[in-house]
Amino acid sequence: MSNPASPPAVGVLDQGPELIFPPGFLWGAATAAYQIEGAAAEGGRTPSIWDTFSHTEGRVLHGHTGDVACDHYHRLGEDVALMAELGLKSYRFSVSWSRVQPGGTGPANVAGLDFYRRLVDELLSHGIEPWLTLYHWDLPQPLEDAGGWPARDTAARFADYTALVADALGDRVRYWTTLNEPWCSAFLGYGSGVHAPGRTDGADAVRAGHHLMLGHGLAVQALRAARPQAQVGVTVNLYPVTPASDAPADVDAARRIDGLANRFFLDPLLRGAYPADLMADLRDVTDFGHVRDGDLATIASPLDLVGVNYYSRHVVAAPVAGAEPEPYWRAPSCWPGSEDVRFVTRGVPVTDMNWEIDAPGLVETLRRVHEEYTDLPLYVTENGSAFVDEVVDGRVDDVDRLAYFDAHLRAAHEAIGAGVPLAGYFAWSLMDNFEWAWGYTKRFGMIYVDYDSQTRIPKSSARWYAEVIRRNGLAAH
Ligand code: IFM
Repeated sequence: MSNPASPPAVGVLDQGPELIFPPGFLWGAATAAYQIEGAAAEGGRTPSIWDTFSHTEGRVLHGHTGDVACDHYHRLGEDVALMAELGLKSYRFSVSWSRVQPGGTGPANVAGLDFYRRLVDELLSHGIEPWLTLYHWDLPQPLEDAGGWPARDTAARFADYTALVADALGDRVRYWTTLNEPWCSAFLGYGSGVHAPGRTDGADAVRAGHHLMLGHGLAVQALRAARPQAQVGVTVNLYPVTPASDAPADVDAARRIDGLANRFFLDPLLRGAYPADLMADLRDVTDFGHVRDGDLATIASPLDLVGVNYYSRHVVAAPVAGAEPEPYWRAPSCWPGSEDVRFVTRGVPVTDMNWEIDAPGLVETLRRVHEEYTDLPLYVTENGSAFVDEVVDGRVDDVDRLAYFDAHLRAAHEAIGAGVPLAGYFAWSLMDNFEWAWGYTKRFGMIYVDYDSQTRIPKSSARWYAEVIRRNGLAAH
């Protein structure tokens, strides 16, 4: 484990025949509570919006739910032992709000907190730095019933919950991120409705985005008050947005989508203001009357680090009449005020999610955050790919996933060479898991999970990643 007194050195490269990362670079893997834990009704846990959503017919492919998932709740020891075998320096997990504060208000549930205490202690005893995410999409259902993230009060409830987790775990957890990918919570959850809670209202999505960020700011303040030594940040999912041509209408389409995908969050969090052009684009959706005096200062509370999740690029063009709407996060309802922008498919290789593979986009994204927004240390808190895996003679040779990681780590190294203070990288994901609306049909893990037997099989990518960690780098091509 890295010495708590000295954060990893950032931005320094040892150039040579190998691509060596800075000393202390934090190599990790990530998961999220609802995607792996299971034990949905054990130890006092009550339903979150994802329990309700996945149990609602037609919401998740094949009716899959997170009831059992990877059964990590009961297999914590085995799973941490696998992490140790890989040589992980850090493990990024999320806390289930409904497990530690059932219903989302009131006192802590000791049994729920004990699970995370055991997890953290197990990690520490293996020399693995715990990295705790407070919110990875699983709002307690009663808070949704009271209005969900479009309701301002949810932000205050999030701060209360944060204080309770900080009190219980802050003595042994150094790295904290408040939210994971607030874009998804707001725009997939309340805009297109393909994620829980499945609501479809553009104005609610915008309000949800604001209250998520307000909750983040209040949570940062709660963490600072309880644990002054904590390293605190937030994780945003970012995309380079490229116009399909240099025609002014395509360039403007890119500006609009960049506003909704990236600047909607980056600007308030790191500059304390919404971009004027974004507010103008949204004028028919909302008057931003939900933003109160002082909110933006709270949202921009100083941070210690920024987490970036990177998967792919958006290429967009001006609308054409009668164009086919695109599925999933390209669905027009994810983009209030810009519903008529077209997402363009370039014909480059894609993953099993149909997401275009674009490693240079990671360099662009990290450079942008650093050059336009902040000098803070950056961490890639998620990066990875789904591919169809086959078990042959007890092995999974996931060459495509391995190549994806390899290309993106080279990109990460290039970004450091360009001056980005990148201090760590977390592969998504440690193991195959519940991929939200896709259920168990998409596999992102470095460790294969047989959901019938709960057998774990480290894939080729896991063995390769272990070697990268051991060398703190990759062979030059
Ligand atoms: O599985 C998700 C994760 O929960 C959040 N980031 C993207 C991953 C792949 O879709």
